[in-house]
Amino acid sequence: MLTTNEIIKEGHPTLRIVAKEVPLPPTLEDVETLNLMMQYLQNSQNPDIANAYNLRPGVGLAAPQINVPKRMIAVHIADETGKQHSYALFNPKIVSHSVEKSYLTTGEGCLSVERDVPGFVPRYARITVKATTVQGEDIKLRLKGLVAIVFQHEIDHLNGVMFYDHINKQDPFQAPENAIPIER
Ligand code: K2U
Ligand code: NI
Repeated sequence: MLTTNEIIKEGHPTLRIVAKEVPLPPTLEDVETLNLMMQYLQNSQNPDIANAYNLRPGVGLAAPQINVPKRMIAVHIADETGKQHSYALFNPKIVSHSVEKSYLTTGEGCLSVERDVPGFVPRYARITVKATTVQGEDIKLRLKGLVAIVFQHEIDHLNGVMFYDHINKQDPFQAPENAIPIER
């Protein structure tokens, strides 16, 4: 199983490169890696397991964060309506997005960042994502709210982008104009 120790921290060069597309059908190794990423998220959200292995809770994880520069992400989160979103995906791509923006009112954190970086992170309010699931099916997801924010945070990791790259340096808590505030 993956633990928080296997997650690389800011300053590691792999967090700042563009990850490579995963050739499909995926190798057994790529499937195993993606399943381990999903297992980390599920374990990290189980208090008993998280405490036993000192796991930092996460709702998303991108392969570059475990030093695998490949375009793979896992997202495991219950959204504001209580709907469980659980996706282990190869080659996710935002194929369209709203003009309207949103932002998490608590600001964002990152499993690869061991410090608070205060400020609002402007995101697209709605996105359409195409990807291939770990089971090999091509899917198209229309996402909004918190889960859309998590997907954008993870896909940023595939492009070497950290959440704080988006924060307004002059006024970190300047709410993006006409943006929808998302409570966590
Ligand atoms: O990619 C990561 O570092 C995982 C982040 C994902 C994240 C997405 C959107 C906004 C903030 C963070 C971790 O999940 S950070 C911990 C966390 C846990 C629950 C809710 C939000 C953040
Ligand atoms: Ni992150």
